[in-house]
Formats: sequence, C-alpha cells, structure tokens
Amino acid sequence: MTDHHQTNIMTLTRYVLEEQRQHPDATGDLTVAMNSVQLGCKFVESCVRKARLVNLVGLAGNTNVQGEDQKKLDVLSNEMFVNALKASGKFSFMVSEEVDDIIFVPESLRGKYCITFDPLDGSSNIDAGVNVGTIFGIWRLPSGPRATIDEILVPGSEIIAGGYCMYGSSCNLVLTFGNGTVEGFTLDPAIGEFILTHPDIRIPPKGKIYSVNEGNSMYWDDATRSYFDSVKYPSPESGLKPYSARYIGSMVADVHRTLLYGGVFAYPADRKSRSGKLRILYESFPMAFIIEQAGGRAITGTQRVLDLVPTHIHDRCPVFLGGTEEIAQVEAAFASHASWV
Ligand code: P6P
Repeated sequence: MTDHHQTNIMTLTRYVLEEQRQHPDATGDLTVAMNSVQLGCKFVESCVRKARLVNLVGLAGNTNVQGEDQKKLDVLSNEMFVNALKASGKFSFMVSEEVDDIIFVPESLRGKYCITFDPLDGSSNIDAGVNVGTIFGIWRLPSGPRATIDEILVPGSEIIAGGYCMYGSSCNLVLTFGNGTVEGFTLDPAIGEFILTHPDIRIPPKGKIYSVNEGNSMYWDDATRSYFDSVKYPSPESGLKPYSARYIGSMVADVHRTLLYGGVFAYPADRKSRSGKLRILYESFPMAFIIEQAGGRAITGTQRVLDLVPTHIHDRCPVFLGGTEEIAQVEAAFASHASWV
C-alpha cells in the first residue's frame, strides 16, 4: 500500500494522542488540555495576522504587573487563553504574565494540571511587525483539583510539557513532553491544523551566533563580560572567528533561531536587574525544558535553570541557553570571574 503522504498527515492533535498511547496510565486529560492550548494559539495567530488591519495594535490604556503598557492584543490574547484553558476542565491554577495574581479555576472546572503562560511575549514589538509568541509550561498538581498554591512553586524540573508558538511569516508551534524529543509544527491555515514539519529538533552543540542585548553591557558583571568577549574577540591562537550577533528582542524568535541554528541566547543578570529580566515560570522554565530536551543546556550562569524554585509567581532569573559546548564556555567564565549570580 503506497503511503500517500498528503493523506496521512501528522497533526499536533494526532501527535498528542499517539504520545498519550505511550503511557498506559494516561487518562487523556493532557490531550484535552493541549487542545485548549492549540485553540488559544490559533486564535492569537488570527488576531496577530490581522492586527494591523483591524487596528488591534496600540495601547489598551492599562498596564500589567510588570508596569508595561498593555497593548490590545495582549489583553485579547490573555482573555482567550484564560477562557479556553478554563473551559478544558483540566487545570486548577493558571499563572499569566498579564495577571498579577494566580488565576483560580472555579471548583466545577478544576483539573489536575497547572499551566503558566505568557500569552503574547515580545508584544512591545508588534507595531513593527516583529515575530511575537506564546510561551507555556504545564505542571501536574500532586493533589490534583484539591491542590493548594504551594504546589505551583516547585523546581522547574517538575515540568511535564513545555512549548511556544511563534507568530511570524508562518505560525510555528514547538513542543516537548520531556520524552527526549522536541517537535515543531507549522499551522496550515487552510485546514486550521498544526502539521509536523520539524520532527525531533536537535540543537547543535556549537554554533556561530550570540544573542544578547548589548545595550546592557555596561551593567554586566565580570563573568558575563568575559564570556561575551571570548566569542567576540577569540584569541589569535584559537584560530576561531568571531561569532555573529543576532538579537530580535522577542524571546520566542531569538530562542527559536538558537534552537535551529545553535549558538547562545542570554538575558544575564545586570546591575539594573540583579535577577535578569525573564520570568521563571512562563519564560525561563519552558524554554529551558525545550532546549534541554533538544540536547542543549540552560543555566543562570552558575546553576541549571530547571533546578530553581521560584518564591513568587512573577520571579525572574538570569538565562544563558544554547548548545552544550556554548554553555560549557559560559560556565567556565562564571567559574573564573566575579558575578552576582
Ligand atoms: P530587552 C520581551 O519584552 C521580553 O520579555 C522577551 O521576549 C525578550 O527576550 C526580552 O524581553 C527583551 O528585553 O530588555 O532586551 O528589550
């Protein structure tokens, strides 16, 4: 029987179902949960795509917990995700970058998972048409629907699913369930399905690109400065060429390029932000999980990001993520130079 590829497509829904079948004790709850995540991403993609047409960009007049101006798309995206995830009946708690406090799901709809998400990360770039994205992480609550909020502030290594959806020239959803593989899907708007286009993504151990906001370099500690100097000004005897600099200022876009091409992405601690800028629960943990499952590493400079335990839902941490050889070089710089981490 000839396998007519175009009639036997691996959609995200089918992939999640097949993943469920790998676990005899699976109840299908995560499958339903992932469908609500998919719905949120498809909705945001359609809004971002037509944002400039229906004037959805521009300030919504209020600010979020980070004190940043909330753009209309932020508000819309957050509401869509909260409603879709609540309606799934698979989550008891949610943490959103756009909401000050923990979002409690009504008793009748509580489930055994907690989800943390940034509904529209990089949104300050929307007006310029730069790629933005949704980042999410899913944790299983030991006490299920009866869980208390202390079950959210656990080591990042407890995460069971992590992913992002990037809204750009195409819509790419990248996901891992911690089974050692990272899968990339592309939305086919004609049928409204995410199709597997990048199976088993592996990050190169070493690349040629560094990605950091050098506008903060005067505030860096010695270790951070020493690391970036080592890739910008390689010693003549090393025979190495300087890395290229690529920084979009939208984490999903910068991490996606790093995942596919290799190199290092960083948001280091600096004198202005001693814990860095990126939020642990819904930026650093999901991205660290993806990079590790793709064969790379993610550290604060001195410790593994996924070993951190946040004390507050909007805590931040410094992040260096990339291929194993890149991160070994970061570690060496932090081992031999003063740092705040
Ligand atoms: P900076 C976007 O606001 C964001 O949270 C991430 O998407 C991005 O990596 C970072 O901030 C950019 O921060 O200070 O370099 O503009």
